[in-house]
Amino acid sequence: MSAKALIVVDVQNDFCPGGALAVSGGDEIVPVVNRLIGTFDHVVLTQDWHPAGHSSFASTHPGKNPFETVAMPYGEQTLWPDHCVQGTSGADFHPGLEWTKAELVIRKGFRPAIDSYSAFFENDHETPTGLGGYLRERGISDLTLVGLATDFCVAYSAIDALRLGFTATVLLEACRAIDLGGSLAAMKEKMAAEGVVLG
Ligand code: VGL
Ligand code: ZN
Repeated sequence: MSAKALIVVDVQNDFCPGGALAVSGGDEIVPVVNRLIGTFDHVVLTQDWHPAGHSSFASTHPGKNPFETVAMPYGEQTLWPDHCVQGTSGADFHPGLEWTKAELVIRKGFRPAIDSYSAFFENDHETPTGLGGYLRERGISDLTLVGLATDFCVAYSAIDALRLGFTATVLLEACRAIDLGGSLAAMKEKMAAEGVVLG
């Protein structure tokens, strides 16, 4: 049996216009995502969920500004404005998102010393979130990914999904990008090269 799931990545207030790390047009995807939610038997949401003072926040690194990078033990890390702090309204799902049908909400980025773009592994590419095991145990093998941001959490999630043996389709009309220094084109190319279906 090969069941399908829709993975809705980080459709949270801080990634929408007015939010701390607003993605241009981030809110425009909400009706598109809602329609998709209606067509899938299984829906999983991810939620970026950082403690205050998280190591991915520029404010945690004296002298650093958002969108600069810093060397972490696990590699280069882009620094972000404080965003999606646990329990704040910025970390809430967009109020228009029809999330009631979701069977699982997977939170990521809660370890202070490590960021997590992917819904499957944190940025060391080793620490699992548990999502891969959850989906496998439930007999779900085919994934469709949508959400924010195309070139970060959606792309890293889709690539890790393939590496774990799932199929992965990213529906670009239901995604919006941060596009930092050409990251959208680069990550679209990387996804295609890895075998992610871009729809
Ligand atoms: C994301 C940057 C930092 C994302 C999360 O959801 O794409 N990007 N945290
Ligand atoms: Zn984050």
